[in-house]
Amino acid sequence: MTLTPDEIRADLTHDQLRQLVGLVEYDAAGDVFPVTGWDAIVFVVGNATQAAHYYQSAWGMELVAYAGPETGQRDHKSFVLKSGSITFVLNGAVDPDSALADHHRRHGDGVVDIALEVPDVDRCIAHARSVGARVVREPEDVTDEHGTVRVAAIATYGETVHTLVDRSRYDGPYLPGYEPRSGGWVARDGQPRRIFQALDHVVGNVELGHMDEWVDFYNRVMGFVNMAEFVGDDIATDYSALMSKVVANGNHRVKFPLNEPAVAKKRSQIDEYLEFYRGAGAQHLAVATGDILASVDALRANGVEFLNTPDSYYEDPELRARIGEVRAPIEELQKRGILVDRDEDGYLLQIFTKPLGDRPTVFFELIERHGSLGFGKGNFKALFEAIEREQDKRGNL
Ligand code: TYF
Ligand code: FE
Repeated sequence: MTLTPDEIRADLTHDQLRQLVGLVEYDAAGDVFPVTGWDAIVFVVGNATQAAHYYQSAWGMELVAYAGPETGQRDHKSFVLKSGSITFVLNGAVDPDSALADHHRRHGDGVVDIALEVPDVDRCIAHARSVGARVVREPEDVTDEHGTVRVAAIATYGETVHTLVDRSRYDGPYLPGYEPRSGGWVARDGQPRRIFQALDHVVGNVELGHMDEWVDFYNRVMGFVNMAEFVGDDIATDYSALMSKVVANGNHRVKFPLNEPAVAKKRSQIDEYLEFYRGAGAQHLAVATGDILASVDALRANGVEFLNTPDSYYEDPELRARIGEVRAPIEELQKRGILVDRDEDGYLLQIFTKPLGDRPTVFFELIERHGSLGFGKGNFKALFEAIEREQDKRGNL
C-alpha cells in the first residue's frame, strides 16, 4: 500500500492500519488480558528539550502536549509528540535529584515505558496479579477538565514497564497534568512532514538464557500468542549471534520480538547492548510507513544515518529470484539501502538506522509491509553483518 500525501497527513482508518501493520480480527471476549493497541512509547533522555526538536525536525513528529516546571511538574520536562497513530513521550530531568537523572546516568537514552491501550485496566491487573506479575502502579483514576483516564502498570524486562491506559473517558491531548502544545518546530515551507504513520513492533533484548522466561511472561501474564518467526540456535551460531522469538497480542497490533545473545565469533550485538544499557531493555522500535522510499529520503535529508547495505545484497541472484517483483525498481531500493523480504503471505521493505543516541543501544527500523507478517528473516544475515561492521568501528573484538 502506498499512501498519497493526503492520506499520510490524515489519521489512519482501521483498514489502512490493517495493511500497514498486519492487524487481524480475533475474539477479545475470550482474552484474559485484552489489549487494543499501543498507547505511547515513553523515553528518558539526557536532554528532552533538544530531543523534542530532533523528533520534530528529523522525524517529522508533531508536538501535542507538554508538562514541566511551567505547568507545576518541577522534577522533569515531558514533551509529547505524535506521528499518525503513535505517541512518543520524551522525559528529561530538570531537578538534579530527579530519579530520571539516576536512570539516565545508568542506562543513557532509552525506553522506560511501552504503554498499552486496554479497555479494562482492572481486569488486566487482576489477571496479571493472579499469575504473579509485579504490579508497579495500582489502578487509579487520574482526572482533569478533559475527563478521566484509568491507569496502572506492570513490570517487564529490565527496568522497563507497561503502563496500561484506558482513555475512553478522556479527550485531552495526552494525560491529565499535560497542557496542549502545538507549533514548536515547523518545516520551512510550513507543510506537515509525516514520515511514519504507526508503530509496528518493539524489540526487547534480555540476558542470556532468559528469552524463554520472557516469552512465557507475555504468554501467561498478558495472553500474547507466539508468532511463527524465530531465530533458533541453528541460525544463531552461524552469523546472527542472537536467538529471537516473537509474541503478539490478540489483534497483532502489538508485536514484541525478544532477543537473547548467542555465542558467536565476535561479541554478540545483544551483549554489546546489554553492557551499554546496563541490562535488559528495548532495542529497536519499528515504525510503519506507507512509502519507505520517501521516508528514507526525508530522513537522510534531515541527517538521520542508516546502516549500509552492500551492492552484493542486490546482485545476489538467489535473493533476486526469491523476492520477485516489488512495488519499486530494485535500483531505487539499492540507492537507499532498503532491504526486501518475501514469505508465503507477501513481502516487506525495511531499513535500520544506526543507534540514535550516544550509546550503541536503541535504534529505529522503518518497515513497509505488503502482506508479509514477518520481520525480515531473509535479511538477518545481511543485517547482522551490517551491524557487525558498525560494532567493529566501535572496537568490538
Ligand atoms: O524485529 C526483528 O526481529 C527484525 C530483525 O538486532 C532484527 O527487525 C533482529 C535483531 C536485531 C535487529 C533486527
Ligand atoms: Fe524489527
